[in-house]
Formats: sequence, structure tokens, C-alpha cells
Amino acid sequence: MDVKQNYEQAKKQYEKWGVNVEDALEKLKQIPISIHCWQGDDVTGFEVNQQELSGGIDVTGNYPGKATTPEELRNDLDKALSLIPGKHRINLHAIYAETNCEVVERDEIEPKHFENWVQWAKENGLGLDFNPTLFSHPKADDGLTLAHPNKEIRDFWIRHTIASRKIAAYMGKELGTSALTNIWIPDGYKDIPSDRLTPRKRLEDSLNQIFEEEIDKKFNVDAVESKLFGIGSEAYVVGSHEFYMGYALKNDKLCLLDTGHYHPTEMVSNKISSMLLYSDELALHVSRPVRWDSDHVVILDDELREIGLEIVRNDALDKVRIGLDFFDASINRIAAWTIGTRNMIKSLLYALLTPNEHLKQLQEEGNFTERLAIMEELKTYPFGAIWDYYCESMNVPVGETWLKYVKEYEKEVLSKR
Ligand code: RNT
Ligand code: ZN
Repeated sequence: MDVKQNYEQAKKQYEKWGVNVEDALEKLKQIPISIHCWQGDDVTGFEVNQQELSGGIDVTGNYPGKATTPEELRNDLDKALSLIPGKHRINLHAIYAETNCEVVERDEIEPKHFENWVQWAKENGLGLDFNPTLFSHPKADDGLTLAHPNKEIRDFWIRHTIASRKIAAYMGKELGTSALTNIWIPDGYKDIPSDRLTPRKRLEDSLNQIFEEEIDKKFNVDAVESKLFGIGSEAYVVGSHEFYMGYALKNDKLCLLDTGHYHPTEMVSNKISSMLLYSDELALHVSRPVRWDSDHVVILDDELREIGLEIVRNDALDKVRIGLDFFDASINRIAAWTIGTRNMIKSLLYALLTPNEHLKQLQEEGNFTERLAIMEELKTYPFGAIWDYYCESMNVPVGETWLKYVKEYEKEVLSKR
């Protein structure tokens, strides 16, 4: 049986539940995933005076062939994008600036340093998102940036973040789709603080200065990303969930929820509906924590499915900016992007193929037996046949056949680096 035949069979099974499969695929095509560029080079970037990765995040593994130039990184992204169905976005960090071998301080970066990225995005019909980089830098060596007690250091990072917002606005304007500027800082303490409030007051003040200038939301939208702990900030993180949730609600900013930034049994899927009651938009970093915020490649696990379901059944596709955030250097990096992004898309497809209204109704009626029974039976419905058909109709490899292209690329390109 071929892909199309399998699809026709499978479609009938979903239609039994009143699911419009064609509509689901049409909707799926419209959902952009913001793919993080930093999986391609282990969060290194292209600064002339490159520093070691810091900020309490870590990449392990030394799989050969990582991208070491902007051209290589873009080529690698091109390859991954050719294996992923749909039109997506690329998420950049300030350290991916192209400065022509010149040292440009972080507080002096400008839109012109991202012209090549914008050009490339235009050629490929991609949107761009952006992040100031407040780590891997001598001024962040002690793990403090926007909440630093030293005003000079704070001011430096404030200027960097303001410069970053301007770059994002330039990207949004050029590409006709608003960029998300996401602020994540490592600030915190390894051991029990004697004062939790003062650093938080300083962070609030720094953010107020950063956001002083209004930017048209058509071009740029700002988000703040919280965290529970990092390596070296185990006891206290200034930008906690409560801190940023309060800040975002009060100041009309987006909260960005990273799935690795909470207690191990605390699920981001369970937060989406609550947060969206009080804010119009939300951003995500979908990642996979294994015992800690380890940023493993996203797999199609229960939580990923649940995230897809929460976005789809709450009619929040336009309200949640879905981004990815993982970095595994122990496997082929193009495969990592492909696996993680395809899985994110699969979870959305799974949700779109779920008879959500019917299941909601069962719950309202208190029919928990049927709710559980059907939710479980749906797991073994011929979802794969619909997914395969989607891939085929979007002109990307079906099933595991994409691996062949990654292997070829590895042989011809990556192994020669
Ligand atoms: C760190 C945050 C942050 C980074 C990227 C590189 O814990 O998740 O989003 O991973 O900015
Ligand atoms: Zn993140």
C-alpha cells in the first residue's frame, strides 16, 4: 500500500469522530515553529573574541562537523529545513552577529550585523526571532548581568538588550512578520542568598529601562524567560517564574515558558490555559529535561503531546509562539533539529486529529470512563499514516527516509569540516 492509500484508510477512522482531516492538515501548514539556530554549533556563535559557554547552561558531546561559520550554519539549517514540513522561523542569538572579523562589543551590535541572516530568511520565506546574549562574556563571568550590583555592568547589559530589540524590530520590518525578542539571563546565586529582594528590584529596574522605548508590535514583541535553577545558580535565580509572570502581566510583555525550567513534575502543558486567561500571547521553549534542564532533543512523549493538545483545543494557535530550545552535541546536529522539529509538528497534528469537542463534552457530563477510554484508544489510531501523507504532500521525506539525506550530507559536507 502506498502513502496515499494508507492515508485514505486512516482518514476514515478519524472522520468517524467528526474530525476533518483535510482541515487539520491545512491548519498545520500555517503553524510556524521557531527553530533555534544554536543547535547547529553548540551555542558558540561567531564573535571574534569568543568566550566559553557560560551562564549555567551546558552542551555535552563532540560529534564531528559542527558549523563554525555563518555560511555553514545557514547551509546546515537549509538541509534541516528541507526535511521538515512547513514554513518556519529561525531563532537567532546576538552572538550570531556577522561583524566582518571586527571586534564589536555586545552593546554596539546593529541591524547591519544581521543583514546576511535577513537576506537568507527572505530568500527562504522564513521569519526570524531574536535573543540578546547575556552569557559567555567576561561581564557575565560572576553569573550576574541585569541584576548585577555594579551599575556599570548592569548598564552594559541594558544597552546590549536595547540594541537587541532594535535588531529584532529591523528583522520584523524587513520580513513582514513580528520578531520575538526573548530575554533570558543567568542571574542567580549558587548558595542561599541573604537577600532575595534587592537583586529582583534591580532586575525590575533594568527591564523598565530596556522597555522604555515603545516598539511597534508589528515589528517586535518582547518576552521574558524564567528559570528555576541553573548550574551555579542552584539556590536562587533572580528571574523566577513568579517574578516574570508578575512583570509580564503588569507591563504587557510575554512570558516565555521553557519546559526545562520548572520542577521535574511541574508541567508547562498545565500552565498554558491559566496563563492565556490573563495574557493575549505566550511563548514557549519546547525542550526535554532529563533529570535536570539538560536540553535534550525533543521527543514525542506525553508532555509534548499534551502541549500540542492544550494549544489546539484551547484555540490558541495564534496566541502561542512555539519555539524550540535544545542542544545535543553527541549526535548529528542536523538530525537533532530534524527529529525535534518534526516531533513538535507531530504533536500539533496529533492534537488537530483529536475529537477535542467530544472529549470536552464527556468531561462536562462527568463521563470520565469514556473520556479515558477514548483518549487511550486514540493513541493507537493510524496517526502515522496521516503524518506520512502530510510529509509527502509537503515534499519532505516520509518516515525515516530523511536519515539518508542527513547521512549523505554528513559524508559530503560535515565530515570535511
Ligand atoms: C537557558 C535558557 C535559554 C537558552 C538559550 C540559548 O536555560 O533556556 O533560553 O537555552 O537562550
Ligand atoms: Zn530556553
